Amino acid sequence: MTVGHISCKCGERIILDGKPMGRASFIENPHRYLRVHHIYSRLVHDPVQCALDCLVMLSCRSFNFRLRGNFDGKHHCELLAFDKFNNSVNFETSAEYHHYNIMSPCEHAPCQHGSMCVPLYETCGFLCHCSSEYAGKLCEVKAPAWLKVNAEDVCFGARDESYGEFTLQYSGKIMSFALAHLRGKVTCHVGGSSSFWGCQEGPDLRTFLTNEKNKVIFPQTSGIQRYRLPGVRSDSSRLIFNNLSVPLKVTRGQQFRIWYDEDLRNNSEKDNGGRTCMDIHALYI
Ligand SMILES: [Ca+2]
Ligand SMILES: [Ca+2]
Repeated sequence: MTVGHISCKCGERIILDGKPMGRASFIENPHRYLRVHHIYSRLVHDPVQCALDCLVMLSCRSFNFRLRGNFDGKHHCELLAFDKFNNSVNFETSAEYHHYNIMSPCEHAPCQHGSMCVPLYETCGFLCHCSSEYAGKLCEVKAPAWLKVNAEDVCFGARDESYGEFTLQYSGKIMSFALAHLRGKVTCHVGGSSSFWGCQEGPDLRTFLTNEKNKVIFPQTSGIQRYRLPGVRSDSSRLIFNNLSVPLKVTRGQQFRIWYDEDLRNNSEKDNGGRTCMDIHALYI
């Protein structure tokens, strides 16, 4: 059943002149009832009328429609602020009701290993809430697991605030990051030698991972200065940070930065040069 101005694959709401206007496809769940507190109930002639009421109420996600009408032919309609995806235990069989929910990708149960699917009605998307044992967009990977987190190559320079930036695609808990070199080199002194993660080739590393406020997350050191990691050199193809002592809780969409130490400190950066590009992998637990 599609109601509203234009049909589309998913639920969608737009605001016009301060008023919510809706358009959505609803899925009928015959003889099912979602037993949650209703935000509004009224008597209607048919499910379409109930769906239109749901669309203009921003918090409405679904509704229950009673099959048997009253003496005047009107049916009981309950508008709900929840959906069957986030309340599956309360989604009951019923002889009296049909349940209707706004269509979403969650209808096809994309989340694996029993994880909960959360519809993102505004963008026609979804999120999977993984248990602690699984990770990944669909909770398809047994944790701990290294997952590539950047959608595009991440590149940083060595001067003039030319940090690299990436956005996490998965929520969860992260113990470590690994930077996998793709191309390019940086140097702390143009005219001298250069490397992937430091200045000249050697054990000293100068690449830092920070949050979007430039607070250093990796490595776990007391300051922003060159550092060393066992088994890693400035010309190693992979820079793997040591595991955190306490896992970092992250959410999808959270941003991080990769910095060259002198650029981050604004110290001796004018004679720096070059650019390093990489993929970013995160160890999810
Ligand atoms: Ca320098
Ligand atoms: Ca700088």
